[in-house]
Amino acid sequence: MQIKKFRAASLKDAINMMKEQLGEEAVVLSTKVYEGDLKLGKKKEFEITAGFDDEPKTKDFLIDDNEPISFPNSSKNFETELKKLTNKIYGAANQTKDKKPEKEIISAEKLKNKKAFSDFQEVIDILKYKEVDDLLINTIVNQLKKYSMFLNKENIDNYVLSTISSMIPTSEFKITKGKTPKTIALIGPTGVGKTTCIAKLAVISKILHNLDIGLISIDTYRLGALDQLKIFAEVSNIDFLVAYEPSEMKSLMQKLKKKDIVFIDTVGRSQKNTSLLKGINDYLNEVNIDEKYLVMSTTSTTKNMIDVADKFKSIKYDGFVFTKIDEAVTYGNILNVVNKFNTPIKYLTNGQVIPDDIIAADPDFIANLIYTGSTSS
Ligand SMILES: Nc1nc2c(ncn2[C@@H]2O[C@H](COP(=O)(O)OP(=O)(O)O)[C@@H](O)[C@H]2O)c(=O)[nH]1
Ligand SMILES: [Mg+2]
Repeated sequence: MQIKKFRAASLKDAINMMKEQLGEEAVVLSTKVYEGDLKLGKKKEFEITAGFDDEPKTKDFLIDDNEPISFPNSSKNFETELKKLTNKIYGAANQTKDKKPEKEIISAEKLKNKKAFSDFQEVIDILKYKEVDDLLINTIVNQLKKYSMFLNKENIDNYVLSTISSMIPTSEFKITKGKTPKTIALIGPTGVGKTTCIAKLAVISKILHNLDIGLISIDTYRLGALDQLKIFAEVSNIDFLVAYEPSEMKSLMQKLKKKDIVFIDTVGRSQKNTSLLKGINDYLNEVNIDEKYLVMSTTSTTKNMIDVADKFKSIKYDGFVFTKIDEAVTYGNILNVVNKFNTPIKYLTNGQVIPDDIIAADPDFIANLIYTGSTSS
């Protein structure tokens, strides 16, 4: 790593100078403020010490060049996240408020001579306990090793969280009042919480966002399940229709054409029965569906979830909903599954209460859930 200093009238200018000369890859290693002296005509100046790789990636910094880093749908970029974090820890935040401006947070010289952090065993043990896939643990540790010069016992957890967070693809639920309703269908195995999730989303959309909601159930196999949503719709004063045949779908949608959102509930199907899965497709293919979410319970094993996510691919889904985080013990399965399938997480659910127990997917929250097991935001 090479070191270079930049001085400017503001911290922002100094950082811009660094980026211009050294590129986006450069990181702030330390900052210093030189108080000016007006009598001597000296203005206040900010100095940053920047670190950058002299070659694209040196052996010291990149342990495994061949490690694939692709989290295609992730809204976050690993390098940017860790750089941001490094700047936060070592860099300039709050510098101007510093009462003793001449004090350096960490000197570049010190950092240069510092021994690279190498004790990743504890992180590996935690991730293993959380049932994160061995290959992914390797990926995470290899990413961290690139930053070994910056790591210590105190900040390692933050780096792990940022790394995991950068691996979690999420996608926002956006509703704009349009000419036609937005249609959202939930699919997935029996008992994972599809109907409950629809009830939560319907109430939130209606009460909080003042949207006009319609429900269609193609849950014709289990009468109980049908009643459940019907009673809920009656109580909540939401239009509820049932499709008994695929051919009915178009006319039901026509009846709900003035709605802002139409949620479509499907019967739970075992992913092992491909003809039943085709049955759902027969209904859904009759109308335009904007988004399909695959619902899976986090109490399930990684193997089960991967099998479900794989088999349900025949009904092309656009997002995941992970349910029952209040009942699960570890959450490594979430990371394992999203990393295998190129699909963003939409929601997590954390209980049976309608509409409270639902959380919009957020990479930092999910990273924390996976690494620490904390279900509070
Ligand atoms: N603990 C817990 N239970 C849930 C959650 N979501 C749904 N359930 C319960 O799981 C059961 C099955 O839910 P349901 O919505 O009928 O599943 P579906 O068959 O996929 O439609 C019901 O008893 C729900 O109350 C959750 O996030 N946490
Ligand atoms: Mg149901």
